[in-house]
Amino acid sequence: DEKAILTYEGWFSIHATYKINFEKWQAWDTERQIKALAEFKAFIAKLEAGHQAETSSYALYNVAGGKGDILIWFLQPTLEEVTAKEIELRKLAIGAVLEPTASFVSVIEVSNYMKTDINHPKVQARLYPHIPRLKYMCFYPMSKRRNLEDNWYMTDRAERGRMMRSHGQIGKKYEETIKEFTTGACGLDDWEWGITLMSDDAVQFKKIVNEMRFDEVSARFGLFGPFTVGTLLDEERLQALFA
Ligand code: 76R
Repeated sequence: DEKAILTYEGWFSIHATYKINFEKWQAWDTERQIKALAEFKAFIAKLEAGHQAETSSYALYNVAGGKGDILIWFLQPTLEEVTAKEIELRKLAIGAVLEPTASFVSVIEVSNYMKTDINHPKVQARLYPHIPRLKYMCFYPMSKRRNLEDNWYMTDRAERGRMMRSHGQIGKKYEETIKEFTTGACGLDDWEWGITLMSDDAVQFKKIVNEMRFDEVSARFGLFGPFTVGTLLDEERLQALFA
């Protein structure tokens, strides 16, 4: 048996976080603000058109706390397209007040631990997701430990399979409350995976992350980067954010 687990890749992904420079924004005259906001909304409408056509997807959230103000999750078929979308945003008039605070480049990943049927509609929906418009989003990068005692990459495949099964069983308990997306970032960014969670109840993020910390694979091997959490930015909230 191959040691590395087979993975299937879907759309390319960038999680991009920006702080709004409100000092700059508030110094703009009303006309300039209105034009910039309208252009930004047109950009979002274009992302929305791709999302509706199911040829790409995206999500737009208002970040809680000091890590940023806006988080845009771009999903596009190729690395060049996802790169171009992010640059297009920064070239807009509104880009002059958006200060990038974090970004994470990855690709949607479905692994074969559970003997995935690549043609199953559910697997296709994971690879090319139609991101739901749930009220809250939580994003964090993670890796798996590599040291002499606990090294995920030197652990038997069967052993890894056993741990992933247990992991999946915990995940299943949250089926009704949380939508989870795994993106792989080996060779693409500074962590091995990105975890994106969405829910209408932000407390569920705390519940699932806490419960998984007690499960063997996260307890022994999980290494976690910074967490970003936010609220869905619909048109009304977007207007209020820049008011
Ligand atoms: O059942 C299946 O088909 C999928 C089983 C499954 C896999 C293979 C699964 C289910 N995950 C898998 C892989 Mn997951 N997941 C995380 C985190 O905070 C933490 O402790 C970990 C972050 C969460 C919250 C989460 C949620 N998962 C992975 C991998 C790749 C592992 C590898 O290849 O080595 C990572 C890094 C990872 C991390 N996972 C689920 C969930 C949830 C909610 C489920 C159930 C989803 C469902 O069945 O629909």
